Formats: sequence, C-alpha cells, structure tokens
Amino acid sequence: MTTAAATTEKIFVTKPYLPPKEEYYSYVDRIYETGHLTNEGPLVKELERKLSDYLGVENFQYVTNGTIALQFALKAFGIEDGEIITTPFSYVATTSSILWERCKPVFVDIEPDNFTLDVSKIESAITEKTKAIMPVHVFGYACDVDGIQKIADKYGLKVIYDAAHAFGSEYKGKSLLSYGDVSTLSFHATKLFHTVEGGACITKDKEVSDRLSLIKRFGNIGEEHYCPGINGKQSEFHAAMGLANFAHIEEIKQRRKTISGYYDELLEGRLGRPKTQSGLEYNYAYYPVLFKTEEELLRVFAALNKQGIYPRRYFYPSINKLSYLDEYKPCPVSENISSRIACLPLYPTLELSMIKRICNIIEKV
Ligand code: T4K
Repeated sequence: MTTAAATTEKIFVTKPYLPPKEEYYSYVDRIYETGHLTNEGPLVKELERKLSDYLGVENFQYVTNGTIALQFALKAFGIEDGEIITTPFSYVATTSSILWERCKPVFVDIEPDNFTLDVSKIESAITEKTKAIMPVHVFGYACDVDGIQKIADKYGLKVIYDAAHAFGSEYKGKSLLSYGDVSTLSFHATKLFHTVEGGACITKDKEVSDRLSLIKRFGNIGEEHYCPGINGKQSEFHAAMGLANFAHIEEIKQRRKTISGYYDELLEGRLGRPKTQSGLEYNYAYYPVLFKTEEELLRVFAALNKQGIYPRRYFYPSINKLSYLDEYKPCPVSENISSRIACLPLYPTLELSMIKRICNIIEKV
C-alpha cells in the first residue's frame, strides 16, 4: 500500500481507499463482456456472498446506501407509524430514516463511556406507541446488545441496529452485525469498506430477508407482484469497486489499527477516549477524541485548519436539538459529548509524519 501524503496536501478526516486501477478494471471488463449492468447481476451476487462469508452472517441484502437500508428495515417489519427509540448521538441519517418512514424518533440519552444508547434509560421512554429500538454501534463500538435485547423481548419490540460503522467489529466472538432483528451497514466512500455508495441489511430471519429482497426491487418477481416496493438495487459498477476493495480488506484494517496505535502513543492520554469494552474486537473505523471543552476543541480546530488539516465534529450537533423536530427532549450527556468530540484523520495512506504533526499541533494548543 503506497503512503503518499505531500505536506501541502489537504488532510481530511478520511480519504477513500482506492484499489489498484487494473484490479477494478478487471471487474469492469466482466461487466462489458456480459452487458449485465444492474438488477442483481453476477458481481452483486459475488459481493454479497463474499461479504456474508467474511462477516460470518447470513441473509445479506446489498442496497444502494445505508440510509435506505434503515428505511427498508422499518418497512420489512411493517412499521409505518409509531415511536422508535433511538440515539441522539449519530449521523443525522439515523433519525432521517425514521422521519421519512413517518415515525417519531424518541431520543434516549447515551453512555458517557462509549457514546452508545444508555440501556438504563430505555424502559422509561417506552409507550404503547413504541414499535422498535434503533440503536447505533457508533464509531464501531458495541451497544449493550444483551441489555437491549432483554428490554425488546419484554415489550415485544423490534431491534434494528444502525451498524453503519460496525463493518468488521466483533463482539463476544461473533460479528456485531449478528445481534438484533436487522443490522444495517453503509458502504459510503468515507467508510472503512466502501463501494462508492452502498449499504446492506443483515438479518437472521430468512423471511425478513426475502421481504427485504422484494422491497428493494419493486416488490415483484417477474409478473408476480407481492407488495409495494421501491428501487434500492445496487449496480454492477458499485459491486466491482466493492470486490476490488474487498481484496485489500485485511491490509486496510491492519493499517487503521496501526495508525490508531500511533495516535494512542503520541497523544498519551492528553485527550479523552472511549473506554475499551471487554469482548469487543474493534474495527478502527474512526479515531474519536474528547476535548475538555468546546472552546478547547475550537482552538485546536483553528490551529489544525491553518495547516490544511481538517478533522470533523462527528457528531455535532446532538440530533435531539435539530430545529425541525416536533419537540426538544433534553439529552444532557449527548449534548455535552457532541459539543467537545471530534474525529481525527484516519485512513490507510495517512503517514506517520502527518500523525506526528497533528499530535504536535494538538499538544501545543
Ligand atoms: N448511519 C450512520 C451512523 C452513518 O454514519 C451514516 C453515514 C448513515 C447511517 C447513512 O449511510 P449512507 O446513506 O451515507 O450510506 C459522511 C458520509 O457521507 C456518510 O455516509 C457518513 N455516515 C457520515 C459519518 O460521513 P459527511 O457530510 O461528513 O461527508 P463529506 O463529504 O464531508 O466527507 C468527509 C471527508 O471525506 C471530506 O472532508 C473529504 C473526504 N472525502 C469524502 C468523499 C465523499 C473524500 O476524500 N472523497 C470523497 O469522495 O458525511
């Protein structure tokens, strides 16, 4: 893997991995040979097979992005109204998917240690209108999956994990994606494994998977029409990028782990970090750091930006504060974390010299 970062190059929070062109082209050649461009072509099928084997999960439905994957999961369970318990600390897509399905997001605050849903606060948010819980394995850290499942079972609720960040994370010896009723992934260009755009729904339940499969292709198989579906199919060109990237997945993961280790060493506990969870095999999807105050964060950002380095405020603002929501429900932990958290640049070609530079600037400020 080449690591080329000229010091004049702008450094963003991420830089999509691009496979060697000839490897991508070899898949594109196959598309040209068959003329099969989309509608569940051979490359899509091959990618679905390879990813489900790699992740050790069944019933893998590749779709156009991680947001529609969440909407499909709600649709697959016939959830068309009602309340969905979710986290305010995520990318806005988690809540948007709920709103687009005409449901109401009910925010439950997060754990200060790993920023996932605080299980002890879920039960008091359940009403007779609650249909599902949609937690997020944020940054690839594991939610309290056992605690959540217990509550879901007690109240008869579906659990849909937004696992957009959780590709390759394992918990208690198996893929984090194997918990809950459905887990969804994002394969957006900014993710550790990407297909330019893309996403997936994963479920243990074959019937749910069959429904998802119908929903994503207009609800019909040939002349038989089963339900109102929509178009969430992915193209062969996206699958080609996925297959070419997939050949390098171990190298990508290893490099991200190494870079995270460099940050750990160089920052030496100067900034807050999520607590390591026992039983979690982390995927190094992001490198989140917590500043003491928002003011400190802003000073560090100004100094880094001056040098052409652009970390991101993932995730700010806390979603419960969005102005277009019907009501404001305070979530003090999420609001506090959101105001002072940032993700530092993390991608396979990031050089050690740049990591040192970033850490030096942080230290000076
Ligand atoms: N659930 C969660 C928890 C999520 O985090 C997301 C998406 C979703 C659901 C929905 O999944 P998708 O529907 O997107 O599949 C980015 C991504 O667009 C979004 O996928 C991701 N989460 C979110 C955390 O980050 P932005 O607005 O921060 O992206 P952008 O364009 O500012 O990119 C960040 C940096 O990456 C840029 O400063 C430069 C670099 N970059 C980006 C792109 C797109 C490149 O170098 N090349 C590129 O092509 O949202």
